[in-house]
Amino acid sequence: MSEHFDQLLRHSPLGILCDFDGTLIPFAATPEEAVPTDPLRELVGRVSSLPNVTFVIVSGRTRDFLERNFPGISLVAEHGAFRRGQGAWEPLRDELIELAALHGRVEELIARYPNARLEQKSTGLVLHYRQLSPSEREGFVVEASSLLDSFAEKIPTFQRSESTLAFEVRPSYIRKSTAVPWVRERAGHGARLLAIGDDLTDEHMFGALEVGDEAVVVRHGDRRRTKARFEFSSPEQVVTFLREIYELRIGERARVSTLPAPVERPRNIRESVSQSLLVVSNRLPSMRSAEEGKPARVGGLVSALGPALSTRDGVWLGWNGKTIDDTEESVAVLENDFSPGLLGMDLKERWYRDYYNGFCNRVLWPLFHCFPGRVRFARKEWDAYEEVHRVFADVAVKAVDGRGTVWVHDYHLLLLAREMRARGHSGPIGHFLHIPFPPPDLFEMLPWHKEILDALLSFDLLGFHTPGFMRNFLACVGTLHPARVSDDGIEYQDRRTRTGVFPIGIFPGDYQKGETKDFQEEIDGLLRILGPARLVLGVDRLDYTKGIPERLLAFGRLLELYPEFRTKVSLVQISVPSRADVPHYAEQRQQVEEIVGRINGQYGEGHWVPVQYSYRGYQQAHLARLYRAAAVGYVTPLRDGMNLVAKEYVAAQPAEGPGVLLLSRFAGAAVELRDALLTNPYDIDGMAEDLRRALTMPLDERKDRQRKLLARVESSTAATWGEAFLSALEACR
Ligand code: GDG
Repeated sequence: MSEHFDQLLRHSPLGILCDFDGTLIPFAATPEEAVPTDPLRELVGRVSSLPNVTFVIVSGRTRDFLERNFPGISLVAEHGAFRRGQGAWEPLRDELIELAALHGRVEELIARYPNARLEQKSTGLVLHYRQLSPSEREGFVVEASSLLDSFAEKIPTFQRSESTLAFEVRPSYIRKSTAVPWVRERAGHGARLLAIGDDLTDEHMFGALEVGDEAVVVRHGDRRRTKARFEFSSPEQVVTFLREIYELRIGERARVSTLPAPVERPRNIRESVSQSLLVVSNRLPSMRSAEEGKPARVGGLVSALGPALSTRDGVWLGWNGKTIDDTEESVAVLENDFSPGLLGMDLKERWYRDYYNGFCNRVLWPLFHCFPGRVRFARKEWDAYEEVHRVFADVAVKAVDGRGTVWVHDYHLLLLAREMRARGHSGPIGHFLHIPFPPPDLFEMLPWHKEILDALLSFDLLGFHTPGFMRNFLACVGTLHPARVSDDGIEYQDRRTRTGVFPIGIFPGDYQKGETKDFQEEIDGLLRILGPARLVLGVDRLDYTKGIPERLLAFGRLLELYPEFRTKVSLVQISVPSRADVPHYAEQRQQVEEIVGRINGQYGEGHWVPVQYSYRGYQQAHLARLYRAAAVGYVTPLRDGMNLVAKEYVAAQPAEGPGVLLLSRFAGAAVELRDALLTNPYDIDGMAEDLRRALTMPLDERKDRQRKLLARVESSTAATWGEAFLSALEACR
């Protein structure tokens, strides 16, 4: 550690970016009281005059304050809005001059409303009107809005926002991060930088550093997440450190003794550089642990990839599920200190709206599932889709060795290989699509189909659940793209992309465990309500691809056509809330609830409810118990990549009295699970007949089918899937 710092501190040229409040001096009760002491001023002057050192104070304070206290020193004021080398102040952008003009006009307005208050912030202003009487408020709001709106219209980089009884105007681009390239340029060719700061605004500065630079955080009180690798505990340490740097560089000292201690956790993304395996998915798996510090396996994908990630000390990159304001910067933070490392990114609100809900869930999801009527295109959503790929790629190339293996998941990240290649990644990159791939006549509807095919051909390996989806993809390339398709893969511009079928599996053991009391009770309660009625079970995310209305209608049809089933069977439909802020999902929920109400209203009797519907998630152990209790696993998607519920139902069946899997022929799972009772969810009458057949199937036939199904589920698991894909990917290079 000391070697490392020693080298950095001796490096020429060296740039030092240093915050002021909380970093060079302790906090005081008011900003006015926090002023530099004479010895500090003198030290700063000496460090600034060192040859080959560019020392800059990067502060949120005004130009005036900094200039008064640090004459002759290079300064960055107001969080990056203004900077000054040896000459005059330069605004980061010219519009800051306009802001000064706005300030004058706002003061005139305030003069007419003495109870309003103008708060001048570093680079914007806030107009408070809480103290105004209701009648005054009306006039003030009209005048202030028109003033601020005409300003924001003229200078679009400024935003007007409203909070409680206040208006605010501020530019969306001002960050301390803008100081970093400025200092690097001033310091000269080959400079390395050292940035020291203590608060959130300094994190922006840390985030803009490059490999070879270093950040030191000054911590006050509570530990919080930081991008810095090193820390001091007080401004006094920073001052001593600067003094020692000065002495080191003028040759009065052999070593610096106040080296900052490394921050233990969470680690900086750079610490994970040189990992040999990177997994990227839109959403990071949640791995909350009951026991602090111990990893918990949650979700099939984590379990499937866990072993490969652990043996290679791999990292998983994805969205952490949080959104941030559009003006904030999205940074990647290593969220845990166990294996696999989870590198989490925030999504800006705009990305969540245009990329995630927009292009991913309102374009790719319905189109790839062959629901063209639900697709609607918007150029800005495609732009956001591309932008998020660039952001992911910037982080991804830092998180994995340049020749390391990268496994990308699903339709959210179809362009990632293109972006990583553009950033120099040369190791194998594979993609697995968890949803269907559409045939050419549907795929061609995408205005950006050519770009997407191009980008997919930057991967070395493309994996699909079924031969049919792979054939669709190859047909798209064959008809819509100039690449050459042969038995050996797809050749395009000196690159070869291979394709393969890798049907995903489950961990069957997870559904075969003995039952424990804590979950038995809740499910027993549910089963008690059903009474002697036999259970038909549906479990899905509430999604229009899952065929839930069709399933309900066929159940209603069964009760209508075959009254002998009334009071003898109940359908339990578990619908896990999903993408509720996409309109089609809200409509689907309404439709499902209407049908449930209709069937229950029409056929329900005193002690018998035909459909038990729940709109919530259950624990995996609860599901396993329900699967075991169900006479029919009713899995009827209109289209599905695989459908793991089908496999889980099979795994959970008791050998002596297994139930029947009634499975849509349009689920990817139907390719492997030929011994299920296959059904067509578009044909409601036919599905009602199939349901009747399932409910009346003789035990021998059920056992026979179950034996064959279980053999499939147990031979092709989540673990074999993960291994097969990774070894095929690594064989590509
Ligand atoms: C995509 C593709 C493909 C459901 N309810 C609860 C719960 N679940 C679990 C199930 C199952 C998983 O969620 C759902 O997986 P599916 O495969 O059925 O569907 P998608 O979510 O659409 O997944 C699909 C899959 O990716 C993998 O490649 O098979 O085709 O669309 O594991 O058990 N889990 C818990 N509580 C619930 O209430 N804990």
